[in-house]
Amino acid sequence: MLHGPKKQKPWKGPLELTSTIVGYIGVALRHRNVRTRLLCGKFAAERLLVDKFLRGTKHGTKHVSFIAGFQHFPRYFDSDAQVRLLSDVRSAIAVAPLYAPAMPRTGKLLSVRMTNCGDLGWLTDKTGGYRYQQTHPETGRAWPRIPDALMALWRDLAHFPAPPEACLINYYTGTAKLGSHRDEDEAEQAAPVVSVSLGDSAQFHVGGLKRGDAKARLILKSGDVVVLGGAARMAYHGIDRIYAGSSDLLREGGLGEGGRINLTLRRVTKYDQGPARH
Ligand code: MD3
Ligand code: FE
Repeated sequence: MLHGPKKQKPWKGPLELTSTIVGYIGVALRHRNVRTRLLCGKFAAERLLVDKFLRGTKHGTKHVSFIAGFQHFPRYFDSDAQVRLLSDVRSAIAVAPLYAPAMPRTGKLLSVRMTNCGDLGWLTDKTGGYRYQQTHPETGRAWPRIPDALMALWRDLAHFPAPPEACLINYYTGTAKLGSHRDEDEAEQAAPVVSVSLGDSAQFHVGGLKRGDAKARLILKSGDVVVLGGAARMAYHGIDRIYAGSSDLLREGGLGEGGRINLTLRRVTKYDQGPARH
């Protein structure tokens, strides 16, 4: 259901998007004198329209909230920053090669390839299941450091008093996707997950706390950052599809297959803030 642009109205400041019900993102847009109400998440055309409004927006002026605690910062990283970050990621992959993670018990391979940087890395294999560990499953070496630009990102957006311990690197090519799941292997659930997208665009979904809850969808583009805190921290989410060839960043950045990289910063162990003061 679309209620198109109404009469000219005075500029009321930057775009504001407000959260509503999971699955039907009630979006109140104030943009260039046009106030538009959109319902999105149900119809492709509406999603595209929302996406059109979000494209080219500047960090700091506009953000989206889905369920409480979900924030989207379109193009937080500009083109130069994306190239620098990709170079950091390539250096990390050179030390800690991408590997093919497998489902616990069945051993079925995920279509996404993974590696990590940070003190701890998330992994999954047939025998050990989902877990964090200090070393790469194939090389046995410690993970490389989290790049400074990502530590700075965490300080800027996480609003959490301790640094991230893990940065999971997901690499999607071709038809790779990530089924709906919750991130629940971290003892510290008060800290948000901070995610960066690089390369090809992806259709992302986020639902509610139960698997069957309705899902809202958004296109994530290169340079976008998503912060998942509060209620959103435990929401089901996943990647439905990659738009292969929608970005040249990875091909030009030396990952010949192109595709999409996602970086997720997480706090894993509980941060003890010490005894309460009186
Ligand atoms: C919403 N990665 O690694 S990042 C993952 O694009 C993962 O590779 C996806 O889900 C990717 O676990 C999505 C955005 C994201 C990360 C964590 C979330 C969204 C989230 C946690 C709760 C809700
Ligand atoms: Fe996840």
